[in-house]
Amino acid sequence: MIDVRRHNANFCVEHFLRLCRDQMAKAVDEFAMFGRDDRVLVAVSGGKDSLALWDMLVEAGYKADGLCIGLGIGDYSDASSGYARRFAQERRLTLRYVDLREEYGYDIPTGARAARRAPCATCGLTKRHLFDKAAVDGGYDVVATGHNLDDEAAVLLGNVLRWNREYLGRQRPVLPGGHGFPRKVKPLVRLAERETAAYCVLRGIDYIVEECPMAAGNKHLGYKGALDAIESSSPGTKHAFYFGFLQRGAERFDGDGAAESAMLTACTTCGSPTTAGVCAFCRLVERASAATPVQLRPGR
Ligand code: Q46
Ligand code: ZN
Repeated sequence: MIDVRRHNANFCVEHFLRLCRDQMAKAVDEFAMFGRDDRVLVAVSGGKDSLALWDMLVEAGYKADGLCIGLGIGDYSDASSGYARRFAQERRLTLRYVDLREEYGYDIPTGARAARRAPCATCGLTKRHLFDKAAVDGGYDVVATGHNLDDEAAVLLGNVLRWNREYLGRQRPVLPGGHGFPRKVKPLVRLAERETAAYCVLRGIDYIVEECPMAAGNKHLGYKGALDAIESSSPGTKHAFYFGFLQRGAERFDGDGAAESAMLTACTTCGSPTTAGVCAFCRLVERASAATPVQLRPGR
Protein backbone atom coordinates (compact mmCIF):
# COMPACT_ATOMS: atom_id res chain seq x y z
CA MET A 1 0.00 0.00 0.00
CA ILE A 2 1.23 3.49 -0.79
CA ASP A 3 -0.01 6.20 1.51
CA VAL A 4 -0.59 9.57 -0.18
CA ARG A 5 -1.45 11.88 2.69
CA ARG A 6 -2.41 14.88 0.60
CA HIS A 7 -5.09 12.77 -1.09
CA ASN A 8 -5.93 11.22 2.28
CA ALA A 9 -5.84 7.77 0.68
CA ASN A 10 -3.90 4.53 0.32
CA PHE A 11 -3.22 3.02 -3.08
CA CYS A 12 -2.20 -0.44 -4.23
CA VAL A 13 0.66 -0.56 -6.74
CA GLU A 14 -1.56 -0.67 -9.81
CA HIS A 15 -3.74 2.22 -8.69
CA PHE A 16 -0.79 4.30 -7.55
CA LEU A 17 0.85 3.99 -10.98
CA ARG A 18 -2.45 4.90 -12.57
CA LEU A 19 -2.75 7.92 -10.28
CA CYS A 20 0.70 9.14 -11.41
CA ARG A 21 -0.08 8.64 -15.10
CA ASP A 22 -3.47 10.30 -14.74
CA GLN A 23 -1.97 13.31 -12.97
CA MET A 24 0.55 13.74 -15.78
CA ALA A 25 -2.14 13.35 -18.45
CA LYS A 26 -4.33 15.87 -16.65
CA ALA A 27 -1.52 18.45 -16.56
CA VAL A 28 -0.73 17.89 -20.26
CA ASP A 29 -4.41 18.38 -21.12
CA GLU A 30 -5.28 21.15 -18.71
CA PHE A 31 -2.39 23.36 -19.82
CA ALA A 32 -2.40 22.25 -23.48
CA MET A 33 1.28 21.27 -23.25
CA PHE A 34 1.64 19.21 -26.44
CA GLY A 35 -0.26 16.90 -28.75
CA ARG A 36 0.21 13.37 -30.03
CA ASP A 37 2.16 14.48 -33.10
CA ASP A 38 4.57 16.78 -31.28
CA ARG A 39 8.19 15.74 -30.84
CA VAL A 40 9.15 16.12 -27.19
CA LEU A 41 12.71 16.57 -25.91
CA VAL A 42 12.95 15.51 -22.26
CA ALA A 43 15.64 17.17 -20.14
CA VAL A 44 17.12 14.11 -18.44
CA SER A 45 19.46 14.29 -15.46
CA GLY A 46 19.41 10.69 -14.25
CA GLY A 47 17.32 11.69 -11.22
CA LYS A 48 13.89 10.33 -10.32
CA ASP A 49 11.79 13.15 -11.76
CA SER A 50 13.22 13.27 -15.25
CA LEU A 51 13.32 9.48 -15.61
CA ALA A 52 9.77 9.11 -14.28
CA LEU A 53 8.65 11.76 -16.75
CA TRP A 54 10.37 10.12 -19.70
CA ASP A 55 8.92 6.74 -18.73
CA MET A 56 5.38 8.11 -18.39
CA LEU A 57 5.58 9.95 -21.71
CA VAL A 58 6.79 6.89 -23.58
CA GLU A 59 4.20 4.69 -21.83
CA ALA A 60 1.50 7.15 -22.88
CA GLY A 61 2.65 6.85 -26.50
CA TYR A 62 4.30 10.25 -26.95
CA LYS A 63 7.33 10.67 -29.19
CA ALA A 64 9.91 11.58 -26.57
CA ASP A 65 13.72 11.64 -26.86
CA GLY A 66 16.05 12.56 -24.00
CA LEU A 67 18.88 15.04 -23.67
CA CYS A 68 21.47 14.74 -20.93
CA ILE A 69 24.22 17.28 -20.28
CA GLY A 70 27.57 16.25 -18.80
CA LEU A 71 27.97 19.12 -16.33
CA GLY A 72 31.38 18.05 -15.03
CA ILE A 73 30.38 18.16 -11.35
CA GLY A 74 32.89 15.54 -10.16
CA ASP A 75 31.78 11.93 -9.85
CA TYR A 76 28.18 13.05 -9.44
CA SER A 77 27.80 14.02 -13.09
CA ASP A 78 29.32 10.78 -14.40
CA ALA A 79 27.12 8.74 -12.12
CA SER A 80 23.91 10.61 -12.97
CA SER A 81 24.57 10.47 -16.74
CA GLY A 82 25.18 6.73 -16.29
CA TYR A 83 21.65 6.25 -14.94
CA ALA A 84 20.22 8.20 -17.88
CA ARG A 85 22.21 6.12 -20.37
CA ARG A 86 21.20 2.80 -18.86
CA PHE A 87 17.55 3.85 -18.77
CA ALA A 88 17.67 4.75 -22.47
CA GLN A 89 19.60 1.63 -23.51
CA GLU A 90 17.30 -0.76 -21.68
CA ARG A 91 14.27 0.76 -23.38
CA ARG A 92 15.91 1.46 -26.75
CA LEU A 93 15.18 5.17 -26.49
CA THR A 94 17.18 7.97 -28.08
CA LEU A 95 19.32 9.87 -25.60
CA ARG A 96 21.27 12.86 -26.87
CA TYR A 97 24.31 13.84 -24.85
CA VAL A 98 26.28 17.08 -24.65
CA ASP A 99 29.56 17.08 -22.73
CA LEU A 100 30.16 20.58 -21.47
CA ARG A 101 33.94 20.23 -21.13
CA GLU A 102 34.43 18.62 -24.51
CA GLU A 103 32.13 20.91 -26.45
CA TYR A 104 32.44 24.22 -24.62
CA GLY A 105 35.72 23.90 -22.67
CA TYR A 106 34.38 24.30 -19.14
CA ASP A 107 32.46 22.55 -16.39
CA ILE A 108 30.03 23.95 -13.82
CA PRO A 109 32.50 24.41 -10.90
CA THR A 110 34.98 26.22 -13.19
CA GLY A 111 32.25 28.25 -14.89
CA ALA A 112 30.77 29.35 -11.57
CA ARG A 113 34.11 30.51 -10.26
CA ALA A 114 35.05 32.31 -13.48
CA ALA A 115 31.68 34.07 -13.67
CA ARG A 116 31.63 34.74 -9.91
CA ARG A 117 28.14 33.38 -9.73
CA ALA A 118 26.58 30.66 -7.57
CA PRO A 119 27.04 27.18 -9.14
CA CYS A 120 23.28 26.69 -9.53
CA ALA A 121 22.91 30.02 -11.36
CA THR A 122 25.72 29.06 -13.76
CA CYS A 123 24.26 25.58 -14.14
CA GLY A 124 20.74 26.90 -14.78
CA LEU A 125 21.97 29.32 -17.45
CA THR A 126 23.99 26.55 -19.12
CA LYS A 127 21.16 24.01 -19.11
CA ARG A 128 18.54 26.47 -20.36
CA HIS A 129 20.76 27.49 -23.27
CA LEU A 130 21.75 23.95 -24.25
CA PHE A 131 18.23 22.53 -23.98
CA ASP A 132 16.85 25.41 -26.06
CA LYS A 133 19.59 24.99 -28.65
CA ALA A 134 19.18 21.20 -28.88
CA ALA A 135 15.41 21.55 -29.27
CA VAL A 136 15.66 24.18 -32.00
CA ASP A 137 18.51 22.41 -33.85
CA GLY A 138 16.83 18.99 -33.54
CA GLY A 139 13.41 20.20 -34.74
CA TYR A 140 11.61 19.37 -31.47
CA ASP A 141 8.30 21.07 -30.73
CA VAL A 142 8.72 21.25 -27.01
CA VAL A 143 11.20 20.78 -24.14
CA ALA A 144 9.78 18.91 -21.13
CA THR A 145 11.39 19.10 -17.70
CA GLY A 146 10.73 16.98 -14.62
CA HIS A 147 9.88 19.83 -12.22
CA ASN A 148 7.39 18.49 -9.69
CA LEU A 149 4.93 20.12 -7.32
CA ASP A 150 7.55 20.47 -4.56
CA ASP A 151 9.93 22.26 -6.96
CA GLU A 152 7.29 24.63 -8.28
CA ALA A 153 5.89 25.46 -4.84
CA ALA A 154 9.43 26.18 -3.57
CA VAL A 155 10.23 28.43 -6.55
CA LEU A 156 6.90 30.22 -6.05
CA LEU A 157 7.66 30.76 -2.37
CA GLY A 158 11.06 32.26 -3.27
CA ASN A 159 9.49 34.56 -5.87
CA VAL A 160 6.72 35.65 -3.50
CA LEU A 161 9.12 36.32 -0.62
CA ARG A 162 10.93 38.79 -2.87
CA TRP A 163 7.85 39.84 -4.89
CA ASN A 164 9.81 39.19 -8.03
CA ARG A 165 7.13 40.29 -10.51
CA GLU A 166 9.11 39.29 -13.59
CA TYR A 167 9.65 35.71 -12.41
CA LEU A 168 6.08 35.46 -11.12
CA GLY A 169 4.92 36.53 -14.58
CA ARG A 170 6.73 33.56 -16.08
CA GLN A 171 5.97 30.93 -13.46
CA ARG A 172 3.58 28.76 -15.42
CA PRO A 173 3.60 25.04 -16.29
CA VAL A 174 3.90 26.11 -19.94
CA LEU A 175 6.17 28.79 -21.34
CA PRO A 176 5.12 29.47 -24.91
CA GLY A 177 7.78 29.29 -27.60
CA GLY A 178 8.63 32.02 -30.07
CA HIS A 179 11.34 34.63 -30.60
CA GLY A 180 13.74 31.72 -31.28
CA PHE A 181 12.86 29.81 -28.07
CA PRO A 182 11.15 26.40 -27.97
CA ARG A 183 7.99 25.89 -25.86
CA LYS A 184 8.82 24.61 -22.37
CA VAL A 185 6.52 22.46 -20.27
CA LYS A 186 6.43 20.82 -16.84
CA PRO A 187 4.10 17.81 -17.05
CA LEU A 188 4.80 16.63 -13.45
CA VAL A 189 3.50 19.72 -11.65
CA ARG A 190 0.60 17.72 -10.24
CA LEU A 191 2.92 15.12 -8.64
CA ALA A 192 4.86 15.49 -5.40
CA GLU A 193 8.52 14.54 -5.07
CA ARG A 194 7.83 11.43 -2.97
CA GLU A 195 5.31 10.32 -5.58
CA THR A 196 7.83 10.44 -8.45
CA ALA A 197 10.32 8.55 -6.24
CA ALA A 198 7.72 5.88 -5.44
CA TYR A 199 6.76 5.70 -9.13
CA CYS A 200 10.41 4.93 -10.06
CA VAL A 201 10.77 2.27 -7.37
CA LEU A 202 7.54 0.56 -8.44
CA ARG A 203 8.48 0.71 -12.13
CA GLY A 204 11.98 -0.65 -11.45
CA ILE A 205 13.67 2.54 -12.63
CA ASP A 206 17.17 3.03 -11.21
CA TYR A 207 17.97 6.67 -10.56
CA ILE A 208 20.66 8.65 -8.80
CA VAL A 209 19.62 9.06 -5.18
CA GLU A 210 22.42 11.40 -4.05
CA GLU A 211 21.77 15.11 -4.24
CA CYS A 212 24.08 17.20 -6.41
CA PRO A 213 27.01 18.22 -4.16
CA MET A 214 26.69 21.81 -5.31
CA ALA A 215 23.09 22.09 -4.08
CA ALA A 216 24.11 22.28 -0.42
CA GLY A 217 23.06 25.58 1.08
CA ASN A 218 21.14 26.87 -1.95
CA LYS A 219 17.98 28.87 -1.28
CA HIS A 220 15.75 26.47 -3.16
CA LEU A 221 16.48 23.68 -0.65
CA GLY A 222 15.70 26.06 2.21
CA TYR A 223 12.30 26.94 0.71
CA LYS A 224 11.60 23.25 0.13
CA GLY A 225 12.41 22.48 3.76
CA ALA A 226 10.11 25.26 4.97
CA LEU A 227 7.24 23.99 2.82
CA ASP A 228 7.88 20.38 3.92
CA ALA A 229 7.44 21.47 7.53
CA ILE A 230 4.12 23.15 6.72
CA GLU A 231 2.95 20.25 4.54
CA SER A 232 3.62 17.67 7.24
CA SER A 233 1.22 19.38 9.65
CA SER A 234 -1.18 20.48 6.92
CA PRO A 235 -1.21 18.02 3.98
CA GLY A 236 -2.29 19.56 0.70
CA THR A 237 -0.78 22.99 1.39
CA LYS A 238 1.78 22.84 -1.42
CA HIS A 239 -0.91 21.97 -3.94
CA ALA A 240 -3.23 24.72 -2.65
CA PHE A 241 -0.39 27.27 -2.70
CA TYR A 242 0.80 26.52 -6.23
CA PHE A 243 -2.52 25.83 -7.95
CA GLY A 244 -4.16 28.67 -6.05
CA PHE A 245 -1.52 30.96 -7.53
CA LEU A 246 -2.15 29.63 -11.05
CA GLN A 247 -5.92 30.02 -10.69
CA ARG A 248 -6.14 33.28 -8.79
CA GLY A 249 -2.80 35.07 -8.77
CA ALA A 250 -0.77 34.37 -11.91
CA GLU A 251 -2.75 36.56 -14.30
CA ARG A 252 -2.01 39.61 -12.15
CA PHE A 253 1.61 39.27 -13.21
CA ASP A 254 0.89 38.72 -16.91
CA GLY A 255 3.07 40.95 -18.97
CA ASP A 256 5.64 41.43 -16.20
CA GLY A 257 7.79 38.68 -17.69
CA ALA A 258 7.11 39.64 -21.29
CA ALA A 259 8.90 42.99 -21.49
CA GLU A 260 12.24 41.33 -22.30
CA SER A 261 10.97 39.31 -25.27
CA ALA A 262 10.06 42.52 -27.06
CA MET A 263 13.76 43.51 -27.07
CA LEU A 264 15.29 40.24 -28.28
CA THR A 265 17.88 40.14 -31.05
CA ALA A 266 20.21 37.37 -32.25
CA CYS A 267 23.44 36.84 -30.27
CA THR A 268 26.32 37.99 -32.45
CA THR A 269 28.33 34.88 -31.48
CA CYS A 270 25.85 31.97 -31.49
CA GLY A 271 22.65 33.41 -32.97
CA SER A 272 20.48 32.59 -29.93
CA PRO A 273 17.92 35.17 -28.86
CA THR A 274 19.27 37.69 -26.35
CA THR A 275 18.64 41.19 -25.04
CA ALA A 276 22.40 41.94 -25.13
CA GLY A 277 24.70 41.87 -28.18
CA VAL A 278 26.41 38.68 -26.99
CA CYS A 279 24.19 36.30 -25.02
CA ALA A 280 24.84 35.41 -21.37
CA PHE A 281 25.85 31.86 -22.31
CA CYS A 282 28.50 32.97 -24.81
CA ARG A 283 29.88 35.45 -22.25
CA LEU A 284 30.05 32.62 -19.73
CA VAL A 285 31.83 30.30 -22.21
CA GLU A 286 34.39 33.00 -22.95
CA ARG A 287 35.22 33.61 -19.30
CA ALA A 288 35.01 29.99 -18.18
CA SER A 289 37.01 28.39 -20.99
CA ALA A 290 39.95 30.70 -20.18
CA ALA A 291 39.88 29.76 -16.46
CA THR A 292 41.86 26.99 -14.74
CA PRO A 293 39.64 23.99 -13.96
CA VAL A 294 38.49 23.74 -10.34
CA GLN A 295 39.58 20.53 -8.62
CA LEU A 296 36.69 19.12 -6.63
CA ARG A 297 37.45 17.20 -3.46
CA PRO A 298 37.04 13.41 -3.78
CA GLY A 299 33.39 12.49 -3.71
CA ARG A 300 32.29 15.92 -4.99
S1 Q46 B 1 22.66 20.17 -10.96
FE1 Q46 B 1 23.14 22.30 -11.30
FE2 Q46 B 1 21.13 21.38 -9.84
FE3 Q46 B 1 23.66 20.85 -9.09
S2 Q46 B 1 24.61 22.78 -9.72
FE4 Q46 B 1 22.65 23.35 -8.84
S3 Q46 B 1 21.35 23.44 -10.61
S4 Q46 B 1 22.02 21.54 -7.78
S5 Q46 B 1 19.14 20.78 -10.58
ZN1 ZN C 1 25.36 33.37 -27.75
